[in-house]
Amino acid sequence: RSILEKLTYAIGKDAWHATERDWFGAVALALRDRIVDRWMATTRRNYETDQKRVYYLSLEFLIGRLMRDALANLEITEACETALSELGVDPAAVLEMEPDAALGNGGLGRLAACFLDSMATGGLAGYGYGIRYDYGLFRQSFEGGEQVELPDDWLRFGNPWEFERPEVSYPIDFYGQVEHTADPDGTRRAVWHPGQRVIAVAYDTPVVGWQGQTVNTLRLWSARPANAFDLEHFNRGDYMRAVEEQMLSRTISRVLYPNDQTPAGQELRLKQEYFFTSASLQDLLRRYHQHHKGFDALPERVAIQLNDTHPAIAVPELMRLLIDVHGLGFERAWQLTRACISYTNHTLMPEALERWPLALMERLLPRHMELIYEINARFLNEIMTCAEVADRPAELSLIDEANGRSVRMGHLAFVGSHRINGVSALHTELMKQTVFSGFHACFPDRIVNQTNGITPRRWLLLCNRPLAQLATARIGDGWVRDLELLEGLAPLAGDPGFRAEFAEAKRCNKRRLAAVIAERAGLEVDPEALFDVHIKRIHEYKRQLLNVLETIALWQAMKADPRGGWQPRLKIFAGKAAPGYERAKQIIRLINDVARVVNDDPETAHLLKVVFLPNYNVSLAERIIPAADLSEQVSTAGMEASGTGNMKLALSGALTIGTLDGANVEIRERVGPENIFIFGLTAGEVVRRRANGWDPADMVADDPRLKAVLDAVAGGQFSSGERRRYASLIDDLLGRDHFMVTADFASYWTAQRLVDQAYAQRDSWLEKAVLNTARVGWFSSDRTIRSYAREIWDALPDAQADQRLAG
Ligand code: D6G
Repeated sequence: RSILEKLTYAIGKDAWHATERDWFGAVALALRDRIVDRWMATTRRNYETDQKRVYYLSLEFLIGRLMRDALANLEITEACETALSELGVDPAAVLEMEPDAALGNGGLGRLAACFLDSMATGGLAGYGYGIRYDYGLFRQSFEGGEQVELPDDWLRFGNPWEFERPEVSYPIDFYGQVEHTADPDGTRRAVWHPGQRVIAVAYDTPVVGWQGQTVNTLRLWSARPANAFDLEHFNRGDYMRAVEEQMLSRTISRVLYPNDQTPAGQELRLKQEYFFTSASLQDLLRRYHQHHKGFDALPERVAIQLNDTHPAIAVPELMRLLIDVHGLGFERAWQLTRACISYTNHTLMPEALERWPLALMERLLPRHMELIYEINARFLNEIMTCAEVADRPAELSLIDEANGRSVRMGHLAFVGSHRINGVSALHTELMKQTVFSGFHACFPDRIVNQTNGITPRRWLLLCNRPLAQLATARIGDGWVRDLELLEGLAPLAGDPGFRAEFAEAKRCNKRRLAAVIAERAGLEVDPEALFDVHIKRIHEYKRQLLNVLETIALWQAMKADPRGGWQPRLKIFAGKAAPGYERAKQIIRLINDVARVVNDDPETAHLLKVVFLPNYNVSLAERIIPAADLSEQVSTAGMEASGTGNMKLALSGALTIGTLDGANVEIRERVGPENIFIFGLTAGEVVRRRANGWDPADMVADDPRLKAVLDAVAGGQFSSGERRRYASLIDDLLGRDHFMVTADFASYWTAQRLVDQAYAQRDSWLEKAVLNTARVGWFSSDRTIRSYAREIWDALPDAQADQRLAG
């Protein structure tokens, strides 16, 4: 009834005229009504109990679709499906109408989305703060195998989940000058006279925790002009000038930067960072002051987590707000800032560590630059007493004096935080040894590890229904809230009846994916083949190149010996390349080129197929992951901070082929070395090899298999005879090969053949698959969030949630 009511009175259609999109809108609004009461109850509770609030500042929230989430968390999925069916509407088609909210690039943004889910589920007063981009991550399609980028107009049909809050708005200033004055009593004051002002307006999306007890808020900021338009110019007939300022202001929240790992280096990006950080800090101070006078309780009531350095400007901005706006002294403001803020580092790659040219900072944020100088002066003074670094303060300085002077945002975030965390055990160790070694020597207690996690709701309950139902039938549904209970499936790995059911669940998922592949790529695939899955951003360090080179080698070997007893395989790739990242785009093209040739070969058609599914996003991941047999996690050791796709795939019973990198190391510890395929150089070996100098050309010369592969690519076998297409790629492999593709090729090949052998032994493969599912429960983001709450935020869930947990 409520769906019909929404259809009629909110959408303005009747059941005869309604399209599937109208039905989607009606269901979403009916659902939203069921969320709102709980949402307001949570907000009231937060004010009543005054429990510590956790603010997760992130430039990215890759939340994907929300309808299935909301249905499942409120436990009304079946009721809703039945209702729709009775109305003659296909529930699956309705779900497909929801656009993916792609407000993120990859792992970092998806982690933020999983954390929102786990904070709400765990009863934390957790808020996400970010930007409401008009356009999310670009849509990817292929033309002649090459990536083409199209704008992602995700708001075109409106967004039923969000509530605009025009009354919640804050001024955000840029440019201008700072004037220094003194009060009659001698107190010095800094007054910033900005050159531009825009307005940040809030949009709130409720975040429903499991079973709906806590509904938190994701607050995203949209940029508006301070003045609607310039009437004077308009009256003079200069219509362009009349709206110029408005257009420029709105640009700030127009589009998500499609960069992965490399800073955009553009003024607009820095503006975006400051825009959402400042609005969020102003908003959380406003909320704090609704309970409190003064600032003494701030660290007990407020925790601010910086998701990477994108919001690192929070350090001087909080200082500015406390000193210039609220009149605190520098020392006091500094204590408070450090006590509230903590920072998550996501990468060690020097080119990905943000640094902003000093000239740009000084021009755009003059007051912040003054504060950064002051923070730096005091900090450098402080470390004079630290023997380990006293003779090399320049290394730790917030200002990089080389390369035209810039502000090191990682250093700024470190200095302004009481805790700094890495995202896997290995990554955290490497952080201590590399980027932050000097800091770690001086402040040995500051760096802690928080291994990433994934939400069990989306990544098992929702996306893999067959397996979720099987698990629940055997061990009950407690795993949804406590994923480590899956351990209860481990004893069943030896039970042939259970293994058969597990195999049937996988088969069902594979058939579903085969249908998607047929529809989107026009390729018929055999669901019985081994589904070998490589899905993530395209990057040299993630080494899709290694995989496609092995694919070619396998194809050549199959052709040379068609009766060699080969294990039929389907190689599945998906992922986007940053539009400006030429080499990554070349790798996409190569995979598509190889797919075209291999898939056309009648000799091997029954043995090997290759598919690159376009426009990888959260929804496509939800289709691919449950169907995977093999999970490719093959980054150059030391370069992938954690990975979370590795966790999702293992949870769905895929075995990992991977290097000892990121969270692969911990996955191996949990699933056992006999249930994972590890190959390649270790992080230490990679460093030593680079230091000692090595010649990739020698590696290739000594490996006839790899040589034949590179010869085929260089000779134009996959590029219709065009030799130039991959010449630079091959030259790079033979010359520098920074990512150690040639160095790891032989051991990767060997590991892949072990995979073939293992897969052929069905029972033992299934046993391994079951054990993967059973043993990766620790990688739940519920565990990660509990650990952040304990070790970094000092935040407890609300009392009710405590009781629920005890119950
Ligand atoms: C969210 C939830 C809503 C609440 C509003 C303001 O939209 O119930 O009224 O936030 O909450 P505060 O920002 O004042 O905490």
